[in-house]
Amino acid sequence: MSFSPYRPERPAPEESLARARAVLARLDERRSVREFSSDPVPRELIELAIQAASTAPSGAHMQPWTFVAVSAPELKAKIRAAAEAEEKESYERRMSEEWRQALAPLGTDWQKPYLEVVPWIVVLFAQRYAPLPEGGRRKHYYVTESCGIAAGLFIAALHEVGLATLTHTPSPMRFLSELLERPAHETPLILFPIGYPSAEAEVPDLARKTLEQVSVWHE
Ligand code: IYR
Repeated sequence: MSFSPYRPERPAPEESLARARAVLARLDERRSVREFSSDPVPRELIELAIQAASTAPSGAHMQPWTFVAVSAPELKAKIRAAAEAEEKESYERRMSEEWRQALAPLGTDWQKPYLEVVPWIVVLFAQRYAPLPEGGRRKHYYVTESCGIAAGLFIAALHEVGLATLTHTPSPMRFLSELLERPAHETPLILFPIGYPSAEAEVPDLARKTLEQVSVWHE
């Protein structure tokens, strides 16, 4: 591996603070959305968000992710039907009472109409290893952590261009491997419905934890 100089810009202190506040303000506006508009979203916006996500650091730089982007209506309908079948079973039988109560304030249920409304569904698959052409496999490291970071960048990149999404994890997710014909070394991690929020979209009045609640300092 060759190395090259890395000299990122270092803004002046005032400028750094202003930018830090601006980044927080932008990210703080983001909300998970369940009511989407069917307005089309150009493929290039999705491509660019995937590329932004793919800048994430990863274990041994293996970049162990595959983003599967779906706009084909028949496939979205199949994904909705399969997700709802699993979710119905979960909500009616698999979830514990404690879990159901934790979700109650969000008002979610097994029905996922947004899976057919959105112009795009992107499913993030984690590559547990890479199959080698000559047979055998190359190990991947910190796969879940790496994909989690990529997912965070993806969500931030979508938000930056006014697109909304939801980290949807229908469980179990195996049906996505089948419908999207993914190989055995890839496991579905998160499904992102993506589009503009509908004109009537509402989100629950949630509060975020404060800095004091989420941080501990040793100075
Ligand atoms: N996957 C289900 C249930 C669900 C679980 C959690 I944890 C949430 O934060 C929200 C929903 C669903 O999508 O409805």
